[in-house]
Amino acid sequence: MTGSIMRGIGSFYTVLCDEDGQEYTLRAQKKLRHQKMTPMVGDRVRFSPGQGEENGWLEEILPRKSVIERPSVANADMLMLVVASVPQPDMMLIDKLILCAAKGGMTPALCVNKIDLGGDLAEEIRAEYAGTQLRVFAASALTGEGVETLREAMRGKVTCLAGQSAVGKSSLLNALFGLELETGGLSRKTDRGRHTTRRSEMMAVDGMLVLDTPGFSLLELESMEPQDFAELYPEYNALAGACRFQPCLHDREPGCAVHAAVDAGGLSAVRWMRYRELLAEVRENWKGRYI
Ligand SMILES: Nc1nc2c(ncn2[C@@H]2O[C@H](COP(=O)(O)OP(=O)(O)OP(=O)(O)O)[C@@H](O)[C@H]2O)c(=O)[nH]1
Ligand SMILES: [Mg+2]
Ligand SMILES: [Zn+2]
Repeated sequence: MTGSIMRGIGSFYTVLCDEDGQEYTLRAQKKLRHQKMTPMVGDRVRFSPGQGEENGWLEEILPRKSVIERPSVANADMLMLVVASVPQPDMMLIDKLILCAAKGGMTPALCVNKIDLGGDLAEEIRAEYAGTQLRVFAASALTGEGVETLREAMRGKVTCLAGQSAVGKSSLLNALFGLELETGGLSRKTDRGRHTTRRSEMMAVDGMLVLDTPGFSLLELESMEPQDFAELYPEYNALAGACRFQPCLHDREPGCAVHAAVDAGGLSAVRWMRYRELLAEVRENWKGRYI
């Protein structure tokens, strides 16, 4: 039978079966471990259900349409990055996640949550990412504002919510689909730290699939060639042909069209600053890649 991995705990995986719509608890066959194939939430799999009390076996992981390591998720169409309107989000983390989404075959999108707390972060972010096709939503899980628009954007797709802890990923999913996922609150008696969602989980809701993931704040870019990195910025690609040097990394090269556009105010200066900081990291890692 075939199905999708909805969640995993230790070496057990819960799979939603395509044929009968039931959930099965499975263990991964040894051969998968030998192939170094670690099942991921969102994976499409072939499996055999267990007899009676026995658990079934996960036999094969079908080819992945998309994949991202952090959060660890396969086959999402859209990676919805959630930030809160206050406090100021870590936009470097957002840029890294956008890069990982693009590399992994997911369409990045961004949602500013908690707009009931004020600020106009969504407008700021739209301006920063002009020319990138990043869709920017604004919502409040608390008041329900913007939730309908967000739900429409998710329809027919597999959407994974990702971002820092406490920005309201689980709260948004609750507001969007009437779920009862655990959310962080000050009223909790035991303090288990800032992280409420502990594991990635996929849910079938309203005819679509959505994934909730644990928050995190540190992310390292995978090693890549500096030129490949530069080409992950669509708004820079659009200008690259006009740079004096070919190819150009849009750092400090003379006659760089990206630099000129930033100076003229046509491209965001803060995004370019983050780009150059990341480029320095990518160059450093690339130099050290044989060590
Ligand atoms: N004012 C306001 N508070 C919100 C909103 N959405 C969520 N919150 C609050 O923000 C806190 C964190 O919400 P969660 O949904 O648990 O955040 P999360 O992103 O899932 O966090 P992790 O699971 O730790 O990654 C909770 O106290 C929510 O009640 C919102 O739109 N407005
Ligand atoms: Mg959560
Ligand atoms: Zn350039």
